[in-house]
This record gives sequence, C-alpha cells and structure tokens, in this order.
Amino acid sequence: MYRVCGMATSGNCYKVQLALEQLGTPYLWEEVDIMTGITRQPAYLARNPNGRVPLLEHHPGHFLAESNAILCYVADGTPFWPDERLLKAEVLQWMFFEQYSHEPYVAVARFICKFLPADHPRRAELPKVRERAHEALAVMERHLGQNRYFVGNEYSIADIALYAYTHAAEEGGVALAGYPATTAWIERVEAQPRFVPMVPMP
Ligand SMILES: N[C@@H](CCC(=O)N[C@@H](CS)C(=O)NCC(=O)O)C(=O)O
Repeated sequence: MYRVCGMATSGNCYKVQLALEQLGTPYLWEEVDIMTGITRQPAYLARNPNGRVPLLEHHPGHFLAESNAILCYVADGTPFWPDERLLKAEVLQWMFFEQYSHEPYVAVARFICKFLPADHPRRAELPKVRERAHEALAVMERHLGQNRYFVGNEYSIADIALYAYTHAAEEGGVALAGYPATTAWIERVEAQPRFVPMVPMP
C-alpha cells in the first residue's frame, strides 16, 4: 500500500491526499511537521534529497517526491490523467504553470502569513508576492471564463494541482473576490465525488 509522508495543512501534500481519496486508492498517511526541521535530517534526506514533503513510498523502500510528479504517478491509467497525447500534455502544461507561476506566489503568501511569526522579516516580501499571485489568478480566470475545467472540460489532476492553493489564497491575503469564474470552478471542484477538504490551519 502507498505511504504518504506529508503535512496535512500543506497544499502540496493535500494535492496527493485529494487525488488518492478521489481515486479510491488506499494509502497510509505519515504526518511530518516541516517546522521541526525533520525533513532536513539525514534520515529524511536519504529518502528525499530535496528535503521536502510530500513524499510517496510507492513500493517498500522506494520513494517519489514532487507533488505533481506524484499526481501523475497515482493517476496514470485513470480518467484523472487522459491518455490522448495532446490532452496529456495540456494537463502537464497547467501543472508546470502551477509550479512556476502560481505556487511560488499563492502558496508563499499563505506560508508567510500563516506559518511564520508576525515579526518575521519575510513579511516584507508580501506586496510583491501578492502582486504575482494575482497575475497567476488572472491567467486562471481568463481560462476558466471559457472552460469548466483546465483541460478538455473534464476534471483532472491539473484541477487538483491548481485547486490546492487557489482555494486557500485568502489565507495569504490574496482576495478571490475579483475572480468569479475561478470561484465558480472552486465550487465545481468541491462538488466532485469523494472530495475531501484540506485540514484547516490551527
Ligand atoms: N515542488 C515541491 C514543493 C514541496 C515543498 O515546498 N514542500 C514544503 C511544504 S509545502 C516543504 O516540505 N518544506 C520543508 C522545507 O523546505 O524544509 C512539490 O510540489 O512537492
């Protein structure tokens, strides 16, 4: 059975949880608190040299890192990652967008606001990070104004990857009020069979 090393309040980890729940794939969850520095200890680095969660133990002693790579692995052969060549690449297109243009801003704004102390020097980054977060949301809004889901009008791992931090954007002070198509898409994602919400921040 799969074992996921993850922190439940991390959007990157929640992507894996949501996909496995919706696919009905059994798994074990090992909660890892990144704030303790455990992911940078030698024992963890032996499993993931990049020292981050999520991490999937797909076969005993064999690990796969990077949330979106894990989504591709667990969704392979299911309707969540279509077989057709172009659709498959379009799913990847949005997942790369998520990692390069979206997560570094939408997730980082939330991380600074929710995980770091109120007087942390990284708070100074917030205005720029939020500006870039809004640029990413504007890209999504344009696409979702014309499409029900990101690819082929079917729910896929591209939606899971982008939902994880988008729905929690306001926790980073990134308001969703100006994005009606994105807000409607969030509601469609939440209406999917076997949807589970992300564990709320304490
Ligand atoms: N690109 C990676 C990012 C993973 C990542 O940044 N994970 C954070 C939690 S959301 C982490 O493990 N941070 C611990 C650290 O940097 O020490 C992915 O999508 O899995």
